Amino acid sequence: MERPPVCLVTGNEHKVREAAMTLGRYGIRVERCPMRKLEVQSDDLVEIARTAAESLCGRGPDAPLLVEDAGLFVRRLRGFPGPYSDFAYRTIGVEGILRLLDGVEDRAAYFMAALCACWRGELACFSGVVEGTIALEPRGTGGFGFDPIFVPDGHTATFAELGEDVKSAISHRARALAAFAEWFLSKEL
Ligand code: ITT
Repeated sequence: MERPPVCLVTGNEHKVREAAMTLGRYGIRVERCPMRKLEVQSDDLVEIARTAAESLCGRGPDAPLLVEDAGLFVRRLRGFPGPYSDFAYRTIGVEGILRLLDGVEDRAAYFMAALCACWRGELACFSGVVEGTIALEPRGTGGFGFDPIFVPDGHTATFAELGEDVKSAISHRARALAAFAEWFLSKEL
């Protein structure tokens, strides 16, 4: 029996494309789920994703429902913007983060993704982290959000320069999705 496509609840088309590329490597198909997700305020990305997934469990199609919450954590800014990345992106933006790091040598940062899946009454959460540094200026046109200023460790190019093919293999989202794929594929149909 063929596995049903997983249903990603998000308003962000980039996330759907990245997830389709990552999960495609495991033979898992992805569709965007036209549902609204609950967005609670918390310092914990897993709690945010878990609460949203719980509230949708059993309401979607007979397929795994996925909710993902992600953020950029800048070490020198004590983890800011972290769970407030969406607000920070819409207000101060990429340029605002660069200004906060003006003259700062330690530019270490990481992206984290928390992914919660609900399927056949079971809820499971996975997370993924990618370490890197904040570039001195925005570079590249691919991706979304803070991709033009994030350089993953082991690379000199930003996520926006590396493009979706590379990002979908090494990113925080890719790591969380890989853990989900192992879980999903271990389940009998
Ligand atoms: P949802 O509908 O899935 O919530 P979103 O775009 O609001 O989509 P998040 O709340 O998970 O996504 O992420 C908050 C912000 O963090 C997002 O607006 C981006 O600015 C940033 N972000 C998250 N993941 C990112 C990534 O892979 N690359 C660059 N920026 C990212």
